[in-house]
Order: sequence, then structure tokens, then C-alpha cells
Amino acid sequence: MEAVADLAGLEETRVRFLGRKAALTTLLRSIPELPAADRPNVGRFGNLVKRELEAALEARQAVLEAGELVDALEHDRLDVTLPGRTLPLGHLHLITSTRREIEDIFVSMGYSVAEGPEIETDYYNFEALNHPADHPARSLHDTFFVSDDILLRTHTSPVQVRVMEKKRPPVYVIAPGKAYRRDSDATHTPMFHQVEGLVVDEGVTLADLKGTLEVFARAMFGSDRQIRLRPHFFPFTEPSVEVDVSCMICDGVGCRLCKRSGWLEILGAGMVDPNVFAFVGYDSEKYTGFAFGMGIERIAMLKHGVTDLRLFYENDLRFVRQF
Ligand code: 2U9
Repeated sequence: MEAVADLAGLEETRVRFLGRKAALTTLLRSIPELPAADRPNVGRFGNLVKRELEAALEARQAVLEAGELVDALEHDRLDVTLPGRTLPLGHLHLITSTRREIEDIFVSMGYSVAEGPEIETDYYNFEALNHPADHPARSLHDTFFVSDDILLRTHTSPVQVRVMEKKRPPVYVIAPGKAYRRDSDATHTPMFHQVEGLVVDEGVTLADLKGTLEVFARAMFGSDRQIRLRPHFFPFTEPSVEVDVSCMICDGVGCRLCKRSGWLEILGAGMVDPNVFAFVGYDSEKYTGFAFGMGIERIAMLKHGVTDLRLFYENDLRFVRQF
């Protein structure tokens, strides 16, 4: 019994000495067949041996069980003070964090944020924004049409038209969101993101537009930045401008990023065309306004030195994890 090392060995020992086929069991079972004179002695002695074996097994079992408990406590010891395994945490996509950064800058200037449908009518996307019927932007070539009259918005401008329909001036609003154009190459994706802005109030001038965009450019690209306005054309604004920011790599001296010019184009803007006000019933004798629009992808690329637009949509973790 002393030589039995574990509980499994003990069970083997029990079967060997007390099991159905054990010598002792056979002997005890054969008692009725023995001569009557022998039965009492064989019975008494056999049962004595059986009880002693059972007692020895039981004693050994207690010792082995105690040993196995100690072993288990030793091996399975759990250190509850160990730090847990951290799960990999995701984070916002660069387009989302850039959108929020732009939103925060304009919200801090008192603007509200408006949203609207991505599937729009021709009226809100083009007509009310002073695009004449034969304007090239309306063509099948540039626009995803759902039907003759329904399309995927090509800019977030219809959101501001809807805001003006619901609310009298003063209006200080930005419209972030997705826009869709039938374009696909190194610098264009069929879906992209914009933030547009609209201000309508009494006495709003181009100087207000320039000051607002300067505050934006400095908050986004650094407090040393300058901006400049170049004349341009948009159907919904008159006059219209394109806006450049002084290059944040070379500080306006000229480098590879700004193609030696010292300037980077960041957005388009202008004074809202009175025709647009007429569509929503605003009195253009009383109110003036400015509007601007920017591509979030372009802002994020300039700010973070991303050189290929398509990286935003490939979900390659080596890219995504950098931001
Ligand atoms: C209303 C009136 C006027 C929005 C404007 C731009 C100039 C502009 C482009 C920037 C890069 C589009 O993403 S982009 O390709 N946008 O240059 N957007 S003014 O003007 C409006 C909007 C709404 C009612």
C-alpha cells in the first residue's frame, strides 16, 4: 500500500485485492460450498482480512487525496494581481477625425452642423444652386443618376438649401458629409467627403469670408499660416474664389509639396449668388452671404503628408494604424 503512488494506482490495487475476481472475493463466495465445520473460521478470517484491506485502502486514499490537493494548489496558483491581457483597440479613421477637427473649428466660431440625404433630387442638387439646364456638371458623365430626377448628391450644398428653406437668416451652418461623382483615378474617388459652409446675415462681406477662412486655416494648419484668394468661377457664388494656404512644409519659400509656389490650394468659396437666395425666398436686397467648400480627403492629405488618395479606402492596417 505504501508503494501506491496515486489515486489511479490505488483503484487498481482495490480491484486486485477486493474486486469481483480477487482471490479473497472468490474465497468468501465459496463459503456455502465448504464443509459446514470450516465455514465459521473461513468466514471470520476472510472478513477480517477484507476489513483490514478496506481500512488500509481508505487510509492510503486519505493520504493521496491530501497530496493531490496540495499539488493542485501549487500548480494552479492564480496571481490575481497580474495585469490583464489588453484587447486591441480600434480608433477613428483619419477622414472621420479630420471631419471632426474641421467641425470643432467652425462650431467654436458659432456655426451649427447640418446633415441631409445623400440621395437627392435634381432640384436641390442643381436647380436651386443656379446650375443652368445645360451645365456640364449635370451630365451623365459627372453625376450618378438614380432616375431622371433622382441622383446621388454631387456635393453637400443641397443640405444648405434645405436649411434655408426651413429657417430665416441669420444662418451660420456647416454641412459635412459624403458626395458622389463619376470620377476614379489617382486623385478622384467616386465617393468622397466634403465640408461646406454657409453664412447669411445682414451686411456680410467678402472680408468676413476671408477673415473666417484665415481663422480656419490657422487653426487647421498652424498659427503662422497666411491665406490668399484667387478669382474663380462657381455657379452658386459670385464673385467666386479659390483659397490657398501658405505651405506648411517650407513656410511659403517653395518646396516639392507646393511645387515651388509656396502655396497650397485648400478650398473654394465665394459670395452667395442672389439667384440662389431667390430660390429659397430670401430677400437679397436685405441679406448677403458667403459659402465655402472643401474636400476632407484633400485637407487630411495636406495635413498628414498622405500622397495617394486611394490609401483612405484600402483599409491597409499599416496605413490606418498610423493615425
Ligand atoms: C449654397 C450656396 C453656395 C459651396 C461652395 C465651393 C465653393 C467649392 C469644392 C471644394 C473641393 C468642392 O470638394 S470639392 O471638390 N467646393 O469650391 N463650394 S462655394 O457653395 C454653396 C453651397 C450652398 C446654398
